Amino acid sequence: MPVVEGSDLVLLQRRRQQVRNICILAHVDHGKTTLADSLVASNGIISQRMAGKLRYLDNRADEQERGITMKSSSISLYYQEPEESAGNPDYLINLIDSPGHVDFSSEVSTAVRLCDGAIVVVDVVEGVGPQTRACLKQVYEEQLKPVLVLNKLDRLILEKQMDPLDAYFHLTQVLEQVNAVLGSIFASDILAKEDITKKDNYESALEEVDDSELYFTPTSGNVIFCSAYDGWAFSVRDFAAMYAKRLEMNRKDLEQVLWGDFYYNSKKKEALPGAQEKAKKPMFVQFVLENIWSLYDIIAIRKDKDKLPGIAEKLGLKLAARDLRLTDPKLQIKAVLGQWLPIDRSVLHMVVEHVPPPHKISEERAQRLLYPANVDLSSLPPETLKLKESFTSCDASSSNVIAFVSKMTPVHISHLPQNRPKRLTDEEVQQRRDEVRRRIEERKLQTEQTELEKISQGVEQLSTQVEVSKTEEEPKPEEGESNEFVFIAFARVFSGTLKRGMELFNLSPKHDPRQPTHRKEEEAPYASRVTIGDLYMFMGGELQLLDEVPAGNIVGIGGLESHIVKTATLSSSLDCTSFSELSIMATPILRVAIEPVQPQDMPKLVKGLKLLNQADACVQVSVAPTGEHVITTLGEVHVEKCVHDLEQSYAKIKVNVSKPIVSFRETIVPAATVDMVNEAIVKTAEDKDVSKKIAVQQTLNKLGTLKVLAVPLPAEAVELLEKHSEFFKELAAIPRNQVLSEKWTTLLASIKVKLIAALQDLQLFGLSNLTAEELVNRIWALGPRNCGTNILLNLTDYEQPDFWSSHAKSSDTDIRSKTDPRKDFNSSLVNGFQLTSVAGPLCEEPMQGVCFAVLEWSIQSDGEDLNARGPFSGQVLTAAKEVCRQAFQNQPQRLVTPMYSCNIVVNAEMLGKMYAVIGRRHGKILSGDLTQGSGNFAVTCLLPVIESFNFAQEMRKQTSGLACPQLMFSHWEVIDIDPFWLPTTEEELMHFGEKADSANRAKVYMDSVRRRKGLFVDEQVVEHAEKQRTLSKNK
Ligand SMILES: Nc1nc2c(ncn2[C@@H]2O[C@H](COP(=O)(O)OP(=O)(O)OP(=O)(O)O)[C@@H](O)[C@H]2O)c(=O)[nH]1
Ligand SMILES: [Mg+2]
Repeated sequence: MPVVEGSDLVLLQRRRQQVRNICILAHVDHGKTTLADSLVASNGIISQRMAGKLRYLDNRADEQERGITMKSSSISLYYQEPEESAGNPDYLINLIDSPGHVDFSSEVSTAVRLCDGAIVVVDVVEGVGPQTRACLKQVYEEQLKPVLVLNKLDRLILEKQMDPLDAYFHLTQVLEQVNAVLGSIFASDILAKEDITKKDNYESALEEVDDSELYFTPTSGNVIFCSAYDGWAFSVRDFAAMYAKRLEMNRKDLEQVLWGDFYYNSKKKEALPGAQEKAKKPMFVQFVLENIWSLYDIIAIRKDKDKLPGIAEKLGLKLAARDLRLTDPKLQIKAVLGQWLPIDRSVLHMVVEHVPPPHKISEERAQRLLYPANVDLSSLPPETLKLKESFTSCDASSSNVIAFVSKMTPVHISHLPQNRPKRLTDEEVQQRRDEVRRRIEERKLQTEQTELEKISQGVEQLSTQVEVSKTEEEPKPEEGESNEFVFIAFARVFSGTLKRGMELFNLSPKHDPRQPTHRKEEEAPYASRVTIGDLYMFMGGELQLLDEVPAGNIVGIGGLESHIVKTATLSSSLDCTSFSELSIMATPILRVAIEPVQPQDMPKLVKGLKLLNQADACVQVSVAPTGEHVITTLGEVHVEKCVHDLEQSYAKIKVNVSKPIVSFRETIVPAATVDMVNEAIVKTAEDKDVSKKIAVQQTLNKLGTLKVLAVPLPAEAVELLEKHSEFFKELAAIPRNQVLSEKWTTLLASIKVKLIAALQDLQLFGLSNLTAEELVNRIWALGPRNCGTNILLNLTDYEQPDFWSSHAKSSDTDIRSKTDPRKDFNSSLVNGFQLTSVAGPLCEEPMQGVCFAVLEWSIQSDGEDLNARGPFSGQVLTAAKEVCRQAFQNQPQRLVTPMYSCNIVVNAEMLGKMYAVIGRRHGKILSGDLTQGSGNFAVTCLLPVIESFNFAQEMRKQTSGLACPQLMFSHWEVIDIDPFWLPTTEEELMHFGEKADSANRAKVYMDSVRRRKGLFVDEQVVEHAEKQRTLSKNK
């Protein structure tokens, strides 16, 4: 196929009906980039033969070396429907390939936001992976239209040596797996949307909704069977078209029976159901799979080269003489099957048919993108609501220009089209030739002259000249370095036409058109004017310059690097809202400190980190209180990529990377009933006396008294608060007098109901006889930062501001408690609690799941005026902080560690070695099932994050590279060991020895954090003092 001219694509950009924006998503290594290669080859950008080997869109050197994709990259492709389809229209396909490795999952979010549809690729041998699930969830949440590609069918033939019937059953299973995931995502979404305060309608909710469009079925044309590496793919439709005539059936009818439990009765010439029951071959096996299997058998297994021309003739293919000379069976397969069942035709046809064009964006999606979830639509000004029209119609002529930037991509300046050498015309070539000839002549003359001069001037002078010229040139590379990369905004135009030189507003997330000042240009505090620089079309690693880009297209925008860090909303009008934030699938958890090897390189590092922060969608760059530069990443591979980028591109200096810094949390647990050797602890009356656990604290001037008991929260409550922590965070940021949207009010109400249920078994030791509902009403605050999993509970006679309705229009509790002198110090007390919960006593890490019940709070003002802004408020804060800390320490304290869930696919021989590695690192195996049909075990285990360093490397080493773990943050887990535990009972002493020889894991972790933070560590510097003394005496 000839190379498609860029100008043709530019023309197509204007016809929104003929534009499709899609991304390719899958679990790691399921073949996304290989599939993209085949599609790229269809445009003649790379050769068909190299497709699959080249991985064109993996254009970073380390992507090629490691064989995994690390960033999403986009390419615009041309596709023309085959002649038989009506009008044979042509299309512009903006395709984004995304990474599958969990460490780069935020790149997936940036891709998904800009697209209308997604190709979900599944490796048929490995089946659904954890990332497949995550992708499907994201596709569902962002309301993209997914299509499915079942890839690597060749592995079933050559590697697994299945026969067609087995393969058919295997394929149905994989398809069921994918659909089951979709079904569960759908069900949980419907149930979450339901108002759970109205009970007993779970069933009805699911019954009422229509889910017929949701699933993948080959008969509806949204599933493709493919071998991306061998360059072929087909849909049921393709085979129906091939066989309709021969089987004397209508093509449409044949499409419906070619997949599923149907068999062909050749006498009656009709398709009948019940193939399995009657032990007949399903039609899919008979007419589809057997054909492909026999081709593989002849070409790749029996290597019967002579039959090749015969086959080609039968299939109506024209094989070139070069193809017939091929010796590699894989290439022969590609030549024959690639021509018979071209991959680009099937895949792109499916895309064109199933993915909606940009102007068919659903109302719901437009609303979701345009208006934040927490805003009540009726409270928005009419101008803002009107924007939705130009948004959904995707109107290029609209005066409202709206674009969303999902990431900033670094591009080396030499790759910019302006800096690339242009192709020369014949005349110019001739001119250059003449010029070169002339220069050669000149040089000849010159050399003759200079030789004469050299002799006269002497060699000495010459050498000084050389030195001078050297020193003059030296600073240049330094200057060049800073501008070596430019950042191109990766964006999509949603409305209007984006033009070079246009001025638009860059709206920050805080921009709110409901505030009149935000809509006035002179006053708008959260909007700035930016000028659109050069516009580009992405062509893999290359860029093509554009003058303007109409709505509905993906575009690269230059000139914004100093205005945008990661994402942004660009709009011509201040009535526009800032787009909802990208939903990120994974939480950055792994932190490392970075320092330059040469201290004088620090400024370079700082500059490099700034660039890195802009270039990488999911890295967080910060400066720790200790002054260290810390980057927070998604995992080890991500750290390696960041360090590589820093060293090679952004800072160009050698850096030292610290050991990873892991966050912990601190909590309390109910008193233990057994000791460390599993013997029951006999409780004395004194142990049971709860009054010992209550902490009492007076303010410095003895006027205020606080009594607090800390109790552990039930696990369900912690889980609930953790799940909604983002919600509470956003809630806390909303000004108090603002009315919440209906969606948020319902959500808040449903959280309250769930929390009441979860707090039923909160153990308060008889100190309060309030019901769970009353307790929930008495919640004072959540901490830390108003969104954590710790609760400050008010059991005193003071009436705290209502936590649940603080955003209601009027807060009457405030009025009622106006006369209470304690009201003035409410915030001091709450802040004291916040300070304790953000840094616990074990190692100054945030607390988790602790309920601080305030039993008494009294202030004796003695007629004295205690000014709310005076020193007494500070004293209340300190007292509250201290009393909460003491109450925490009065209970058994525990460390909580983040856990990774780890998925490993490994074959039976390596299973033992893999278990050993996991065991050594205190991992817990959750499941280890044999994957059907593949002979591999899919093992899922939990691993403490702190034990995971070099885990992937060790695993690869131990299993000769056969097991490659995927680590993903799973949850927080309490380490059930007291960090202060020492053997006390006789049995314990016997078992563990006097010094508890086996290291206390919790203490080791705690001490490592304390040491890092420069806190006091209780450890003996000299362990065996006697021995040392004797040694020195002997001297
Ligand atoms: N046998 C076979 N191998 C394939 C096929 N498609 C891809 N592969 C191989 O699978 C491996 C991974 O392919 P990629 O295309 O890099 O996978 P990916 O999904 O892009 O991987 P990430 O981007 O790292 O998530 C490569 O070694 C490919 O050669 C196929 O159809 N058959
Ligand atoms: Mg890839």
